[in-house]
Amino acid sequence: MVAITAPGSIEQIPLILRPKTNAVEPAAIPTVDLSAPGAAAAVVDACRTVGFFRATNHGVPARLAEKLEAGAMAFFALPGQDKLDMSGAARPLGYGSKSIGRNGDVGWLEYLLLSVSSNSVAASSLPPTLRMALEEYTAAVREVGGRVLELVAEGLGLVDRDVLRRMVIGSEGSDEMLRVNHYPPCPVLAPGDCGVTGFGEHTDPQIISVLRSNCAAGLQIKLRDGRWAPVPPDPRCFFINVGDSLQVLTNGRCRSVKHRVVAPPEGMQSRLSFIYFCGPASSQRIAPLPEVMREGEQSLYREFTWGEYKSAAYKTRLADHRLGPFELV
Ligand code: GA4
Repeated sequence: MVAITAPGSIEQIPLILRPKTNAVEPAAIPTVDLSAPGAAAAVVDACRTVGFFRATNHGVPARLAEKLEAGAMAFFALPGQDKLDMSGAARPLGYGSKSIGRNGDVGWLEYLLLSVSSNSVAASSLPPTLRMALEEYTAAVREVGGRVLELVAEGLGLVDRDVLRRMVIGSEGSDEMLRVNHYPPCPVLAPGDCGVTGFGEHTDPQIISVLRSNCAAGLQIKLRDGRWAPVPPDPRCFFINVGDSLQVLTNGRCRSVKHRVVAPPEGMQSRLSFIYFCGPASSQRIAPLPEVMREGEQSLYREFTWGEYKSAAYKTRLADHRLGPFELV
């Protein structure tokens, strides 16, 4: 840990030095063409082997994300107090700066965390251009999430192709969220140093997450062999990651992926990312889908509801293994 003073700020916060990455082949990150005939098999293959993939041919026009990027950058350029006044302090929804969750995690970022299922965006006092851009983007990214969930069901060979999609999209009380993360360039500490952790390593608790970023690098995923792989940014694509809930629903066939973000070093462009989290309704039972189970196969997890898992998640630190307490054997 190291203390850094942000430029123009009197605030001192402890930050974690940028972690090391091992160089890996870019091919380690699978690409799936969502409109290709073999998409379902490719999606499930990626969810089993890496827990992460790049989605192309998703049908979302670039201008929606570009509008949101412009609106978000204008918002983040406002004075801190204005941002807080407009969206409230993240608890967990709202505007947050450097502090993540409730248990002392910190990172070199500021963010907006919004519920997008309960119309909180429409009702918020965010600037109208940003609000509209958020609504348009969410409607489009939700379709991508829904399509991926259908492909997962199809690729797993489920007869009910809509079973996963139904848990989230259009489901009464679903817990869909959008996170807008802004990672400003971080001052270097000494020659050779290249910044600090923007968002520490973690898995997402939801079913899947759908991420889009600008051209600034920083996202890394943990491969099954333990190496960290940088994800080359590509604003034309979405990046999908498997969350803990999909791991349980598939009894470990799909595996949630650890990921983290390194803040851009001084002199580089800010990183901006939008992440749509496919969370189901609080009462949704999270347990292996009967249809995925082979005869005699035992569940690897004690059954829980999304509400229970979410409250348990908020008692953990980012890097914790959140499924641990729910594992059988
Ligand atoms: C990780 C995935 C999502 O960003 C998030 C995060 C949440 C938060 O930032 O409020 C958590 C984190 C995330 C997992 C453990 C807890 C909760 C911060 C934290 C330390 C919004 C989510 O759903 O879980």
